[in-house]
Amino acid sequence: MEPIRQQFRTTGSAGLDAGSLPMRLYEKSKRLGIWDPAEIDFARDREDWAGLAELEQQTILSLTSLFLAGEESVTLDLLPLMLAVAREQRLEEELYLTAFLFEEGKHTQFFRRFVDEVVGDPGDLQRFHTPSYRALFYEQLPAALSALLTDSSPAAQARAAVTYNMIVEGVLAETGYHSYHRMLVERDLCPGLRSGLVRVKQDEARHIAYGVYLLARLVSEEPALWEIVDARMNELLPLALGTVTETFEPYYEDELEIPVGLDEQTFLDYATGQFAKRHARIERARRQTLAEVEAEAEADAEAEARLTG
Ligand code: MN3
Ligand code: FE
Repeated sequence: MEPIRQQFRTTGSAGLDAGSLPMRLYEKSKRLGIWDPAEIDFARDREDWAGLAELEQQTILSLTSLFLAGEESVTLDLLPLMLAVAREQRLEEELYLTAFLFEEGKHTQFFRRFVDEVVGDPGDLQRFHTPSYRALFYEQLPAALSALLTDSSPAAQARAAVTYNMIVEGVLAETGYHSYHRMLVERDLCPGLRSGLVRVKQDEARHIAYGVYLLARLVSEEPALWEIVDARMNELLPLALGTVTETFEPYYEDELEIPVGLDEQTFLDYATGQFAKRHARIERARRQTLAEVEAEAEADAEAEARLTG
């Protein structure tokens, strides 16, 4: 048999690039991404939950249902990207993606534990999944990622990363944290849920930093890819904003009082702002060399931590 592999990175003088963004994110994940969802104490959350009005419970459940399926989706759908990166022998990126997937799995467990430990049996939570949400998580995300199994071209990777990192993580998940924050922090509710959300957000800032790096790298290597990134971002933004709008619809239809701290326009503005910042960053990569993208990667990662922190 002819050898399939001609050489190994770690047996040569190059080794692992410790200064690269993926390796730095990997080091951070090994320090910060090791929290255990099973250790979160939900005792006070149970008391708080029992004291909430039915409508307030439904509002928190509705948001939680988006995170449950969202975290499950990103856990299930990430593997084809990892495979694409491994096929290109981008060892540092693959190492980081192992931590990335580990963290998404824990996020899935974390939100499900909140349901099991605090809510009890919530019934079928898919009832909260609106048409835009379904289009994103039941169709666009799994389609864009599983497409990499048969076509792992830079264009296909760019479409997958926009869907996964820019829209799902960068716009929707962040708007969701903002929403939990408004509902829980001001009234000092559910400290267990809140403490987990802080960790999830930190993990997520690294995921988005990787996505920004990957897209900036792809666009810098092949500037024409910007058109694909731009088109995909604009194709999916209405679904992200639609998810916000549709979540508010039942309140208007049934003339329900919108729970304290929630305001539709604030969320739409927040979502659009997060979108615009990433859009501008990746557009700039068109005119950057790979070395410039690498040089800016740490600053980008810090900006992500600030944006999401
Ligand atoms: Mn996550
Ligand atoms: Fe994530």
